[in-house]
Formats: sequence, C-alpha cells, structure tokens
Amino acid sequence: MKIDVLTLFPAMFAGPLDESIIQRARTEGALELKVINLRDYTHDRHKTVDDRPFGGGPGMLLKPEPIFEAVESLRREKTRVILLSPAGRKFNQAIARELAQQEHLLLICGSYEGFDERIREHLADDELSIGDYVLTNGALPAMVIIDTVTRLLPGVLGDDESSREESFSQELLEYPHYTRPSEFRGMKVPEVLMSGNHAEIAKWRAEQAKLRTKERRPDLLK
Ligand code: 9D3
Repeated sequence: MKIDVLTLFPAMFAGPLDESIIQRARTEGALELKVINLRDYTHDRHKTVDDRPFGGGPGMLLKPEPIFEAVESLRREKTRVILLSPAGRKFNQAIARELAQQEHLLLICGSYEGFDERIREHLADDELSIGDYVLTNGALPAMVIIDTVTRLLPGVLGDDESSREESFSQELLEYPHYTRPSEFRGMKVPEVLMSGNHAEIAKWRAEQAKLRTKERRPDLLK
C-alpha cells in the first residue's frame, strides 16, 4: 500500500514510524510512506497556507489553493483522499480494515485552523477523527491511522498475531493474563490457572472478560 501524508509539520513524523513493525513493513515494501510539506505547494514568498474567514470571526482557515494543487499532483487512479479533523466520523478497527483494502491513501492533516469548506466538498472522499478530544493538529491522528492500517497489511504481522487479529471483533475486553513466577512479592496467580483443568480455565476467563467489560466498557455490551 502507498500512503501519502500532507502536513504542515512533517518533522513530527520522524520517529514514530521509523521503529518496530512499521519500519519493517516499510523496508519490506508492504508500506510505501511519503510525508509531504503542504508549504511545498505554495507560490508566495511567505509560503502562505491560511487566511481569514469570510464573514468574520476568530481564527484562520487552511486556504484551498495549496491543498487543491497538492491533491491534484499526488492523487492517482485509485486514491482515497481522507481529511483528518475533529469533525470527521470516528476512526475504529472496522474503518482500519476497510482502509487496509485500498491501494493508495492520501491523508490530509488539519491544523487548529480548520479547512475551507470547498476542500471538504470537492477533494475529500472521507473525513476522520480519532476520538473526542482536542489535539493541536492532525499529525498524531495521521500516525495513529497509519500504524493501525499498516499492521493489517498482508505479511506485516506473523501468522500467530494475524489469526488472533482476524478473530478479534472488539466484542469483549481481554481477561487477565499472568506469567511466571506464580508468586511475586506475595501476589499470587489465581489458583484456577494452575489447575490444569482447561474447562474451568475457559469458564474463569469468559467470566473475567465479561466482568471487566461490564465495569470498564459497558458500551461494548449493548
Ligand atoms: C474551536 C473548534 N475546534 C474544533 C474542536 C477547532 C479545532 C481544534 C483542533 C480544529 C482542529 C484542531 C486540530 N485537530 C485535528 O486536526 C484533528 C483531531 C483532533 O483534534 N482530535 C481527534 N481527531 C482529530 S483528527 C484531526
């Protein structure tokens, strides 16, 4: 998969995507990532990307020209253009699975300034938020989406993790897990897990998962 990211803060992307599974996906060719500075698509001396809202009011807006030029230059036959903004639909694992099927994603990061509405209307195929909290810009959301989608690409996870992923459907939280030692600083591992009784263990785990979900994420039970 190819992912292009259009951002005012390209330096933010150095680091998080250069480690671990994502870096391996990049060196092995599963992910071809390019981070592009929106200011590269301005033509004036000051590299202006924003302007004041018609009708007045506080703040500035990302102006259409640099973003239209960037998208027209970067988009190909099968590109999914995605705007990142707090007003988008909320990103989740189902959306990640759908994005992982695409050939080419073009992520456009918002900034505190918001977009001229014509960008939304005429360029974007989709608009995503990563949750109900206010960030300073869309760079972290872009990295969250890139990370989530990349681990779903063919060959990126090992077979073990991949089959766990396929059966996962965010229906319940996980039950508690323990490893050795069986007693650590007086804290004991639940007896049932050492019993060797696999039916009892399965029953205990199912109960724990249900309890934990009811306590922490009742929304998942409805
Ligand atoms: C004053 C109204 N604000 C909307 C809540 C304006 C505004 C705040 C912060 C506009 C953009 C931003 C920067 N955030 C993003 O671009 C963003 C974001 C987020 O803040 N939270 C969750 N997901 C996302 S995706 C992009």
